[in-house]
Amino acid sequence: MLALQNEVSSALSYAVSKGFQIHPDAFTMLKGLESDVLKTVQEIIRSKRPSKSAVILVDDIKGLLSPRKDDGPIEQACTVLMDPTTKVTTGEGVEGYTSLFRSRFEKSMRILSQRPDSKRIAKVASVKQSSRNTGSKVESSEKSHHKGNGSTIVAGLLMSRRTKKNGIEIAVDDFTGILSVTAVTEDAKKQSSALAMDQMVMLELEHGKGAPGLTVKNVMTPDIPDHLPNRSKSEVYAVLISDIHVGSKYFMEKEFLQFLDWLSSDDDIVRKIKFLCVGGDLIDGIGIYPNQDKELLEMDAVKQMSHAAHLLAKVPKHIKMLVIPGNHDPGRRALPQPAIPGNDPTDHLYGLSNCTMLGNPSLVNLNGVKLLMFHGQSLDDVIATTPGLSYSRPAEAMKIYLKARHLAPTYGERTPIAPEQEDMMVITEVPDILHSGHVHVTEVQSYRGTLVVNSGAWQSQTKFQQTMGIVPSPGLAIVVNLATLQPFVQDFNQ
Ligand code: D5M
Ligand code: FE
Ligand code: ZN
Repeated sequence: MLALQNEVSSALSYAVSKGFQIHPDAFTMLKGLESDVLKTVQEIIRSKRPSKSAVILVDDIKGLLSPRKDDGPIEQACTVLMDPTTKVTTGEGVEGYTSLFRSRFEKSMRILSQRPDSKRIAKVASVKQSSRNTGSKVESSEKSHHKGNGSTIVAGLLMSRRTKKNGIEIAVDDFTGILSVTAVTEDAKKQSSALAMDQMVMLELEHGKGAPGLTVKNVMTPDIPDHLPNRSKSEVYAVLISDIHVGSKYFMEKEFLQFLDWLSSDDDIVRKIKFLCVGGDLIDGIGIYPNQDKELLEMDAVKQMSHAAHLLAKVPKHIKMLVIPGNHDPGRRALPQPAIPGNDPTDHLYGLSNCTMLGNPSLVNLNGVKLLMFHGQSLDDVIATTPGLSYSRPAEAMKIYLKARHLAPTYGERTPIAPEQEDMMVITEVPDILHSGHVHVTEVQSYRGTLVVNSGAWQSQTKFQQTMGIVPSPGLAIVVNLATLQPFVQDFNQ
């Protein structure tokens, strides 16, 4: 839960009454805080008194919220903020994709509406209408859409992108119409190429600069704001892993057992591990890829899953496990995926008292830290279609999710997406940690305050990955201190 509007305004009135101003960036940060906003502002003003700077800055808030000393009892609070499991409809393709895309558009518009420049967004229908009315002179009749510089802003889903003689032609759909415009400058071409197809985009347009019709002046994505992430009050650790692939010839059972042993060890930090997040692909499954059977040790997915459950049963009971499915696990393949099926106490995974089975993607709150878990299938599409990305830098690719505010933007590529009424893949809430797997390469990055983690795998390089030139970095666990969001890597390769 973000700060409520009236909490923010009473904090603002308080600051003004004390002769203080709040810098716009600091104001945005305050709106994103989970803690008591008024109290935060009061504390800042109290601490600023001696100096006479009358503006509250981002750094004042950051200073106040830096990690506290761990003196209270260790908490272990986990709530599920979003889980598609009970929301997915089992039918496929009945409604078509119109309602899914409409939901995507509306949710994305709500995200965009938090930006000041969103007030200038014009409807495609009216932009087209005014172009028709005035021929080439769109500026003269559409004053309301323009600032002094004569630009227009539209927002919509990216429906097509074509390389033309005079630049890159892109088309956006905002459900009032589809508008084709051209990116002519090097900057605009680069920005347009970096977009994922079907993602939400905001375009600043101008008229007649190097191509007929409207040209692209600036490309803006919904993106996440530069923010201060939420942190746990006590020093508690979460371990992020994924892609165990039990049942595969290449499953690194020895290393995984060492990891499980480590979780039970008496190390100072290990004792503070309260959460284990498993980002999908628990088993290798069967029939997932052509000729997969040649690479399996165990040919029965039920037996693979029971083997995985026996392993995860070794996780100490004081560690809470959160498990989402990947593309190799049983259940629906199309996104969003409900939790791995088997809600039966005799089923070993569901029988584990410390294990919560969630859908893919899911958003959870761990001691105040918002963690978005998504297996990451769509990384294959993102990496294939975005210039400059590669399998060796999966966290770099995951930033596209945050910029697009969507976990599987492109429809009709390798990632199966179900035509749900609601687009549950839109990143409505800004996560403090984004956790994916799937590409089997470990990487940790920070993006605008969010910790971006790809947690690698417990499977060594498969024949397919060898032919594809994918070099996995298996046998590593990512450990995150939830009080500071500092990550470190624990290596189980001997
Ligand atoms: O996927 C692991 C990574 O390897 C992921 O980036 C997809 C890619 N991969 C692996 N095998 C195949 C086949 N046979 N076809 C296409 N892509 C593949 P994971 O889902 O963990 O197997
Ligand atoms: Fe995998
Ligand atoms: Zn996978």
